[in-house]
Amino acid sequence: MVFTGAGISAESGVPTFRGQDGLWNEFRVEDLATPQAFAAHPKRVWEWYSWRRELISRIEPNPGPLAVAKFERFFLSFCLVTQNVDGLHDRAGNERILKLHGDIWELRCVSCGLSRIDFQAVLPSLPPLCECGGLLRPGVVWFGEMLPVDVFEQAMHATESCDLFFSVGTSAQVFPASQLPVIARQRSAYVVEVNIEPSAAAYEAHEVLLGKAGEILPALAASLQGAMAGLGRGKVHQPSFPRTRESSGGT
Ligand code: BJW
Ligand code: ZN
Repeated sequence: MVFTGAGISAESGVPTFRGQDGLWNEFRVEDLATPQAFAAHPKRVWEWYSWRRELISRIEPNPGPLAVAKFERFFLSFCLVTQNVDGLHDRAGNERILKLHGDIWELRCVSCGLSRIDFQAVLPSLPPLCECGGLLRPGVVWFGEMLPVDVFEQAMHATESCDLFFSVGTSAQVFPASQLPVIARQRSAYVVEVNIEPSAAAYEAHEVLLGKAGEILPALAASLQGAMAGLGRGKVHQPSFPRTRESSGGT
């Protein structure tokens, strides 16, 4: 199982949320990422999302998401859970993605509930309106909102039943997604964190691989490919990683 956050998109040029160059350093959460902000200032919120949609439309998946797409092809049983809304995992080639915080390309009507995917980077007018006349909102999960129940349930099930759990490029500060590495560890998965610095959940990991996702994940994919070539098999049924319970103390 691979669980990702904004850090896996950072090397493509998508800003993260926290940290020195994070979005929340420049913008206030309360003004842009709550249902209250949208109700009060839909045009302002949409201008911010429109700026981000345009930025994302101009960039390409980096070697991190491309390696995760390879993992999906390597393993018969694989699950990708992401907090990211940017769609880079789709573009990298993953077919089954559990999106905990929605999708920036989705437009959802606050009146009739209809939703659709719209990849236009620049929408004709802001805020966009539904055919029913209602306001369309970005199909993302704002603070104080519930995560999509079915998606979260599937993510929980995968977390509880996986053998190997990678937590990649997330600060693990946002509830309830932040609980997944904790639950994976409690349920005896081997937990590996990949991050440029230890996250809030690093203490849960058996191993912390410090470095860029775009460098570490392709190296892992290459060793897996090598191991599979040696075994003469097309797909790996069981992870070939050590299942030690001891922490390696990081690298
Ligand atoms: C690299 C790298 C490289 C960089 N390689 N690594 C008080 C206490 C506890 C909880 C709460 C509380 N008050 C409220 C809450 C609940 C709240 C919450 O958790 N708040 C905390 C922040 C305090 N959560 C919610 O409200 C959630 N809903 C909920 O709980 O429902 C129940 C409920 C209902 C009603 C009332 C109360 C509860 C919803 C959370 C929604 C989060 N939404 C956002 C915005 C999405 C839309 C958008 O994009 O605009 O989701 S916020 C933002 O944070 C976004 C992300 O998905 C999410 C997580 O961020 P992520 O991915 O971890 O990014 P960063 O920037 O934090 O970290 C990047 C990491 O990458 C860093 O570690 C870097 O080091 C690393 N990195 N480059 C590898 N190259
Ligand atoms: Zn509508």
